[in-house]
Amino acid sequence: PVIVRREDYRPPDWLVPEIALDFDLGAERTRVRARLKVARNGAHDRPLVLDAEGLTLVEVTVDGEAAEHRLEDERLTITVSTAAAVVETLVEIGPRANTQLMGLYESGGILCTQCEAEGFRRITPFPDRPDVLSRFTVCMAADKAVYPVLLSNGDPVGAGDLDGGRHWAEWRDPFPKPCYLFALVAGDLVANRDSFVTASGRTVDLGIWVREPDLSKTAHAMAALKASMKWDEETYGREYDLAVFNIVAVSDFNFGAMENKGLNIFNSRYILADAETATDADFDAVAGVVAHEYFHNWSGNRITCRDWFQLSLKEGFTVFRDQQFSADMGSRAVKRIEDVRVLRAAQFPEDGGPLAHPVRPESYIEISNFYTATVYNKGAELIRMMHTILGPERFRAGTDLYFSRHDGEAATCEDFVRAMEEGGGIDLSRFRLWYSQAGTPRIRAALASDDNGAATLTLSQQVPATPGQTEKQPMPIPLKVALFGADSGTKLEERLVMLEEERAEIAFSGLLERPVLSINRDFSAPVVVEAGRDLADLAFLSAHDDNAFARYEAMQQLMLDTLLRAVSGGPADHEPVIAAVRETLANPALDHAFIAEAVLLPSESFVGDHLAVVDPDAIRAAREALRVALGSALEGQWRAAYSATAANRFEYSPAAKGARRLRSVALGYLLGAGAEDAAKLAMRQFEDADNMTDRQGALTALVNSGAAERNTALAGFYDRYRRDPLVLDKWFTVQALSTRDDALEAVEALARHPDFTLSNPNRMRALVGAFAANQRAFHDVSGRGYRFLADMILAVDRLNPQTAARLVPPLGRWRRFDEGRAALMRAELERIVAAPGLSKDVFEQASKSLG
Ligand code: B3K
Ligand code: ZN
Repeated sequence: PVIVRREDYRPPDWLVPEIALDFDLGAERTRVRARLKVARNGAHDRPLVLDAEGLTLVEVTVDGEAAEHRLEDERLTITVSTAAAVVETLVEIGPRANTQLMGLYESGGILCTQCEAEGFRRITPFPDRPDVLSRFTVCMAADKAVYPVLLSNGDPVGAGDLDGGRHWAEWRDPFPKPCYLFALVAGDLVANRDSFVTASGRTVDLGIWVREPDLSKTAHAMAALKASMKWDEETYGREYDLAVFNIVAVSDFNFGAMENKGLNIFNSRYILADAETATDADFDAVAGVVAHEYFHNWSGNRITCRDWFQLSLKEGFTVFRDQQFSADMGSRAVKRIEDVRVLRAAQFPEDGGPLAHPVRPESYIEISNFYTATVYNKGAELIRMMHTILGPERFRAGTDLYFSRHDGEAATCEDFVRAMEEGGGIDLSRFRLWYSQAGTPRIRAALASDDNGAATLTLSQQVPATPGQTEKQPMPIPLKVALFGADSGTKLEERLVMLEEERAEIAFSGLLERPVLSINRDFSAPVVVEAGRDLADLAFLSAHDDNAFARYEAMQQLMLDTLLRAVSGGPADHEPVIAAVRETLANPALDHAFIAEAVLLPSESFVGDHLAVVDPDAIRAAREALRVALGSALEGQWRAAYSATAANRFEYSPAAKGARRLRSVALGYLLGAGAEDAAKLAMRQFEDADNMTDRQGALTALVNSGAAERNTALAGFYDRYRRDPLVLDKWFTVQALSTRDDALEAVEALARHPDFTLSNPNRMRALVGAFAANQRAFHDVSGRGYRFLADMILAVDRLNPQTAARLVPPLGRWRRFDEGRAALMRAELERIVAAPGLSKDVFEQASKSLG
């Protein structure tokens, strides 16, 4: 397979300032006529080379004349002798047969497109690279009864009827854009319509298009869209730039959503939400993704990426923007806790494994494999660190400069950092290492104090070797640090420490009490900190730290240290954790949402990440023992928390969400402790719930238990929601994540369930993706879990390589496990790599995972 390298970037040979597309739409067969105005870029005599994948070529002309051309290796080479020309191509494609969901495809009777990263070449021959920007005009004709709604980017400029029950529509996008932002939708859709008046007084027509029965589930997405538009004006000075903004929801989608200019296309799970079918987490995700895609209009569309190695330029920045937005709309502390949890669960393992790559990668075989937690979430942490280092005002000066300087361009990560330096008046030379060096830095911190009020904080850092990068330089690391008085519990000192070198000593003086160290507050840097604090100091911080994140972190560390001791065979002393949780539950100053996060045990995989060799069974046993101990020791408090958070009627507000979250957590502990009436409580909650958060919370608790109510609840849930695919996904996931001994067999059986299908990415992830995250069942010593996953990967690869490739990384973690499991995981990876007809997507992930 061909390896694409960042250092090989060359500007395009030909530019395409304008393209006019003409679609004759049909599900079986669509004809696409494209008229490209091409212009030679610089002095050279190379031919025009267009990307073309899976197209049936009918005709090629240059300035109206039949032209010499060759279609070979997914490239259409055309001889053009002039400096500029009009090139016309006519191709045929088959949307219904397109199971990859890249290019033009059919989902539930709707024709829709997905072009990022390299899907446009599956629609028409084109220089499919993000640094070729064109003005698009799109004309579509289709059967009016089947496809009454015809949408594309920009503004509608005409529509009308045709003979034979057909009709047409034309759209024009005034903003030059790369072809990955092209979109088209044809379908039987209805819209939730609204409008937004921009800061400068222009009215924008908003539409969220769905199938008719889903219309009642679009209100939340619409509210989020309007809030995002306002927020981006206020926070970044960014105004929307077209008269129309449309969103379409489809059921079959490889990713979360796509920011096509003026026509976002969404996975329906990130649009549809109502109390009956969506959990609070779903509501939050809808708002977060709607905001994310909307924010791309500036960070991604007005300023796009020069090449795909620069992906984090738009994704890291846009994730940071959507995180800020969600923090502003809800609880800042809880949002930060959630974001860090995602980073640690998805990005840290990636950074420490065979697929580790820098935020700005150096090479790829298939770019789709680089839409990763590193590019997205670690990329967002890089922006956040710049925000921390510069402070909000200078950060804003930097983004203002970035937006004005590069508007209309295809830019690089380097352009962004330079704008931050110049706008913010700061030198970020060494900060650039964060873009080029992979691996999660490890920090050691030790605080030594004397009796005269002096203390020294000794910091050292080490960046681990990663594939292709053995030698690392020390990174500049912003650490928010504070010292608390051990007697009074008050804050003695607070500062932002920049660790620039491998080692540093920070001096403190005038401390009137023994200081306790609080470090990496707010998770100011995406690093692992080993501060060697004892359980007593951690318990102290969990009660006294005034930084909510640090307080949560202290509790997590306390729980983690306790679990690690138990896993390594030490005596299980649960008392310090119990005491700290007791105090947290009783603290009237804390809100429900925060308490719920703080009292949750670290996940099994997070515990495993701290072990030299992961032992899933020992981790499960230790965690279960601590859960039972907490449940029984604090039964009275769990009961009190459970009843205090009962609500009368569903409401989507931060307070109501926090109450529901704590209620679920409390129920989990009560069930874990084996409280006699716990299963009845859960069943009552399951039946009486007026919202999905409570219902799913009860179902999850029951599914993990041995209670007789378990099967009743599962069957009841299935009967009630079998016709709602998004809710049925939850039914699959809850069982795939079951902590019971029979989880593996249950999952194998579910893969044969009539409602399971390989062709829908959401359903695949709901069952197979969730199962691969089930630490105990997936890592069953027999290797059956590994075999199941490998079978699924191979089966889905024939239909949809992107979805298949995303399931490979769990097998790539073999190095972290005992020899027996490691050998079994490797064997499955080898079986995958050897399979005939493998996609390059899966080949890249599986072969690198073996490496
Ligand atoms: N930009 C899209 C990415 C889709 C690419 C899929 N290979 C989603 C997003 O980050 O907004
Ligand atoms: Zn994005």
